[in-house]
Amino acid sequence: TAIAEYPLAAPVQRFLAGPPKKLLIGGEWVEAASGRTFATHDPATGNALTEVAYGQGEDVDRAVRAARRAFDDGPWPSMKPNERERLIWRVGDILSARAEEFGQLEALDNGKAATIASAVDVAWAADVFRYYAGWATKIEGSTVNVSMPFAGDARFHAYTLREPVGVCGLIVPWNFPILMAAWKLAPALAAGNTVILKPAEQTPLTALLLGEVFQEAGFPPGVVNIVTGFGDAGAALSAHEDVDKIAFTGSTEVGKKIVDAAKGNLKKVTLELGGKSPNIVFADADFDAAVEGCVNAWLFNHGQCCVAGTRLFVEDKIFDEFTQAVANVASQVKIGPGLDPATQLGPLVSQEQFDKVTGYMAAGLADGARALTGGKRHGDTGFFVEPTVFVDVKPEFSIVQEEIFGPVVAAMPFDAEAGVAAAANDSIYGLAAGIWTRDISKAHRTARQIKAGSVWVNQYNGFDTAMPFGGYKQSGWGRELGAAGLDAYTIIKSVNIAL
Ligand code: TXE
Repeated sequence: TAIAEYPLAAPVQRFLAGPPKKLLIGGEWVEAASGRTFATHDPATGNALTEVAYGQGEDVDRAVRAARRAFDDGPWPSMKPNERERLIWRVGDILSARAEEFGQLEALDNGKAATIASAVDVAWAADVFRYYAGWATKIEGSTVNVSMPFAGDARFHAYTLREPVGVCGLIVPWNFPILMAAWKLAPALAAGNTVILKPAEQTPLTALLLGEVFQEAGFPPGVVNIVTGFGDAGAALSAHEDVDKIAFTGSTEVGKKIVDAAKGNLKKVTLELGGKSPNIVFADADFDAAVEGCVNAWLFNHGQCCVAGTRLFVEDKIFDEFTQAVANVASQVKIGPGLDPATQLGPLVSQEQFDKVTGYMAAGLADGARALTGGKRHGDTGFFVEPTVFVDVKPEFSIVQEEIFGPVVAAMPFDAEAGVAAAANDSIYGLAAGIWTRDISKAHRTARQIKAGSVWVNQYNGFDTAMPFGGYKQSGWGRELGAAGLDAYTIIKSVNIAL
């Protein structure tokens, strides 16, 4: 197995060897009310890694009550901002110090390369905690000059307060388990909210290890609660009358269910959902840089990225040469288990995801698309698939319209700047887009025409903790990261005092 072949850090061995993992509720590690557990698997081998508590409605309810107490009566929202800052900063520091261990655990549970998990996922999560730690002391309202005509000569002192929303349910997916948790936990906590984190059932382990970090950092009980489980636990959290906000990252289908479930108490909802992002290469682009960037755009994290640049629009003059170059680079990528330091492309996360991606590969071929490289599974064990570049595709093909969430790209030629934005916008999604050109005016013109929350020019995955991120259209509601990401965890109160 991967575990036998590659050396694991001692804390990871200890973590995996221990008894079934428990839920973190009100500062205590507790079993699920039902006593049930479920196994989490290594997608490189299909072997079980360890057992985890099977949290359900009753456990969600316990966690919400603990978070409510910590919010209403506990010290968290009333704590001095600089003390909250210090605690959240400490989480970032502990994560940085334990990046290798967290990276290995993430690699085992998700399948991604351990080196990338440590250097990208965990390092960035630590950065997110430190970034929002800094915001805890910078949350401000404003004073407002009020002058309604019916108030006559009366004078007022009016101001706004930015307050925490309350108890927040944070539901995260399996593609970037610890990072998506950090994107939500850090701003929620900086603003003074208390939280219940519901990790994805495929990848609960790093969230549980992070629970230990919150305890080590000195967080008061009930501020951070963690309930591992399946969709029913997420549904219970979304419908709970005493939860004030849900922040969700995942499929558009489940995002819509959350909106329905949230109607009962009209809790606030932010959603970061699917994508089918266009990547537009003009003939005047730096060819080699664009090839490398475009491969990274759809191969990073094995294509299991909401922003994956999976619709590749290439100007017709360079289409054949460019797509062939992309296929050549992709076909040489080293495929293997995440713990192998040489691995560039690991397995997909689960049997379900493997079936979905190979199903789309077959559908593309059946529709008449041609694979310049790839098109099927890799090897015969684990959830590995070949990087796949499709040409001869039509806009209506499912491989062009639907989110595949695997290393599959559909390439299409275009003949002029004039029509390419419309083709790129022909999607129910609008999360991200790439533009490759040496013409700065063309880059700005095209960036304005694209309906997507993030546009990256002459790079892809151009994220930054300070840059707001989120979707147009069915890619979501609201923004994460940056100051906008903090605002999503605060609520404004207007106070008006007659003098
Ligand atoms: O996601 P789900 P799945 C897309 C991608 C992928 C597809 C399915 O295309 O192939 O979604 O993946 C919890 N109420 N993305 O099924 O189901 C669930 O337990 C509340 C894009 O894994 O959306 C998990 O914690 N919560 C995406 C989380 O929702 C519910 C990342 C996400 O699971 C729930 C992942 C319910 N009714 C998948 N049902 C992105 N935007 O990055 C499930 N959950």
